[in-house]
Amino acid sequence: MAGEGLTAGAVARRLGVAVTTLRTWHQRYGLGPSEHVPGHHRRYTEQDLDRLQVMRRLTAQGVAPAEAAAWAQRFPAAPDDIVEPHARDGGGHAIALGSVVPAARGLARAAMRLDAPAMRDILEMVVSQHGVLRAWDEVAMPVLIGIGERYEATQRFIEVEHMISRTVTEVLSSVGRPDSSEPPRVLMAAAEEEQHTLPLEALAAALAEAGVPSRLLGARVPRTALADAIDRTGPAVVVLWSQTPVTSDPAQLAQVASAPHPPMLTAAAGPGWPADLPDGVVQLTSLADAVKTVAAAVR
Ligand code: B12
Repeated sequence: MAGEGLTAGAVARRLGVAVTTLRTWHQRYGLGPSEHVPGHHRRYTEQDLDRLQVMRRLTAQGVAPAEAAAWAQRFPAAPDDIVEPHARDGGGHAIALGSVVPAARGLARAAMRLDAPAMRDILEMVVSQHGVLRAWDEVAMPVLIGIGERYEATQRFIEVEHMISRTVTEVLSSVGRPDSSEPPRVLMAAAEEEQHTLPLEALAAALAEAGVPSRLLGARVPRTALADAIDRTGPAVVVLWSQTPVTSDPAQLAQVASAPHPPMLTAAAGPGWPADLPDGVVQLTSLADAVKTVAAAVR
């Protein structure tokens, strides 16, 4: 990296701030250049730049500089595509993330530390700045998938999976629900014996952001209970989630689609469902697709 670092002028141009502002951030908050090339001024590394980008973004949004600097110090981007929260443990405690945004790296690190407040801070910040869709697609989802892969490879880190699941649930359920006098016309449930619910929680929160209220029954909904709920609430849309083939019985979907008063839209969501679905059932493939399709069906 020696010799490749950026000058203060170059960093100021990239960030769109004055060089004097950079100096102030350095002197007051310690966000200075860390690379030292003998005989030259100190240079900014890519990591310094990541920290400064966090600082610039937060201050532009009105966060007090001292608080923004604390954030920037705490959640800079990692230098490579592996998150190593416990280097002392001799490695192995890592979530491979590929190319992701810095908040996802911060979330993965916090998850491995079982640091729920930090996980919540990160997720809340991304939700409030960018909305549920991006918070899910760019931050929560890659980390969840990474943790799943880690579990598969090691049969470990179930505690991490539980802790992050709980935190994601808390943040998604704190997203404001639409103030509606109309009863929700969207009903969501996990398939029989299906314990995975986070994607439906993300859908409920993203729909809420779009002004669409919904009911989420939760995990492992027996088909009789789902039929009763449909009977009692007469939803226009029913979304059934299956994460794995083990929990995906297309007959459960067929039963919904052929109820005495069937919903206008019966949707199969999740990677568990087979490609060949019962007549009249629509497959949803992503959170964005689901928000668009469901919102269009109830409007
Ligand atoms: C969190 C988690 C749990 C939590 C769930 C908590 C909760 N409240 O939901 C708990 C601890 C309960 C759990 C339990 C189990 N889990 Co689990 N779990 C996960 C984990 C890490 C994330 C689940 C999730 O939210 N996925 C959703 C997103 C993040 O991932 P995705 O589905 O791959 O996303 C794709 C699509 O679904 C789509 N998409 C993403 N979001 C959305 C949203 C909408 C609305 C739509 C339409 C599409 C969509 O886009 C993505 C790219 O195509 C996954 C890892 C993974 N890859 O999913 C394992 C994973 C699903 N679990 C797994 C396993 C094995 C289990 C258990 C059997 C473990 C056990 N031995 O008991 C049990 C399942 C019991 C059951 N019957 O359901 C395996 C499944 C392997 C398989 N294919 O069969 C996985 C893949 C981990 C792994 N790699 O081994 N799990």
